[in-house]
Amino acid sequence: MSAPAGRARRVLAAATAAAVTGTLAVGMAVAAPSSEAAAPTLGQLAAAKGRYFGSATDNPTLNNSAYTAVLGSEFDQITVGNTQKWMYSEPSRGRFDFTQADQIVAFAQAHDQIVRGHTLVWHNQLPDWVNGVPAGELLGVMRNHIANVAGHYRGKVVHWDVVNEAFEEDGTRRQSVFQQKIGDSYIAEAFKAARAADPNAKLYYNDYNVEGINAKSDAMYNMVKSFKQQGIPIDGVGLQAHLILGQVPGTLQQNIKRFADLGVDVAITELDIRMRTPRDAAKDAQQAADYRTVTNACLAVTRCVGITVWDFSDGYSWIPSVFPGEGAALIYDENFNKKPSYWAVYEALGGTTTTTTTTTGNNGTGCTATYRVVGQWNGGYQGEVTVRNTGAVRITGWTVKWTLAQGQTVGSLWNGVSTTSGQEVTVRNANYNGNLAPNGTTTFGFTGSSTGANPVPTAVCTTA
Ligand code: G2I
Repeated sequence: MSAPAGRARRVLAAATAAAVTGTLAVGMAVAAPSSEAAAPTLGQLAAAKGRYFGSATDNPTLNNSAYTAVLGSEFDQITVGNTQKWMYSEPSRGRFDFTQADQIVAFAQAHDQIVRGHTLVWHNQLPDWVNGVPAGELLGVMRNHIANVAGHYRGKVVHWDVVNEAFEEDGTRRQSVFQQKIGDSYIAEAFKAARAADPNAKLYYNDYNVEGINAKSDAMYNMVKSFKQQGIPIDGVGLQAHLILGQVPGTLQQNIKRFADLGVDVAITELDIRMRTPRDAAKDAQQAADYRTVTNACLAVTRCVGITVWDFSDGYSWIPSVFPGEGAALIYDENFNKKPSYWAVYEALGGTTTTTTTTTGNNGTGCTATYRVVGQWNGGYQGEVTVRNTGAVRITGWTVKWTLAQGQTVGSLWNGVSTTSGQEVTVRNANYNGNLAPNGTTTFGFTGSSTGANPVPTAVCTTA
């Protein structure tokens, strides 16, 4: 896989991730730790697994501070969503304009994020002048475009999507202007030109509907295989993964593996999972399961180097404008609240939203407290704690304590009676849920405020 930038940061991130992972078992009267590690970001969690987790972005959103606060902190990789395409980068023949794409690359560099370049050759978002180039000149025009664009970003992008979407669903070549005027060889020529322009960038072929094993991914497979045999410089394939709720291809992991076995890296490059809007709890749960499946499939294959969501917030997705009545495809909602799909990725990447502590009393009674963060949004969160009687006899009351180490507060709380002293929160049973048979459980919940980091605390349960 490609050498990641910012190695020191990643090692640090791994330590942070490890610090919040794991189930705790403590004896009675063990105090909760006085400070908790900050909750890791998706980028940090991915880095701890030797991967990246990124987002595409576009220039207009860089002016929205609520948006950039998330973009700049949560991800360790950025894809230039639009402005490296021909209509922006070479608006008229031979005149190159990197103003907008440079802004995105500068943002990424300022936030220690690696950049995927997107895309050097595509049939879409081409300025009109390209269609008028005589057939005999288009190969030279394409080479010149790649030399200038990849040359401009030489050393600044880790991957290039060199050629994008060159196949039809049946595996035949798409009849793009490049295909028609240059012929089958245009893809290999594009890769050779990209290698010459930036020898250190990993060069990707990128497409959609190639996540599972099918006619289109077979065509991609055969092309990669023949490129490897001929020595055409290709380093990876991008599976865009514009998916539909409940329809993650069952052959996703097997497909990733077969490309890895050809000797190329694989990246999930444009992940989103769309649903009929509006969202509801059942759809959110299915979407979370789907995001988890995709993340796990990537983690299962060493050469799957990272995952990029095609922007991160439902308010900034391409889906509603192209698929009317569909949307809500991403991991944050329109207001930058984390969705269940976020937490599914977080957990799949090794983050934990739960700790369980067990205490045993001298008289053989005991209980566990399982603390779970069930929702987080800017400035707040919802938690719940499940108390279980782990002793052999009925208990008539319980107390759960934890420490709020990062300035969080507990506000409204139900199914329990809370008192707070400084950072210490104590919750006793309500008058109706203290009595638990052996192995019986009860759950209380609460909402609270948090100013950023909201790590899962060690909640300690004692019996009355
Ligand atoms: O279509 C989804 C993606 C499929 N794979 C390749 C990606 O490059 C592609 O990205 C999308 C962008 O996210 C959209 O933002 O490509 C679209 C064009 O095919 C982009 O849409 C265009 C709109 O069509 C324009 O009206 C708009 O001015 O985005 C432009 C800039 O916002």
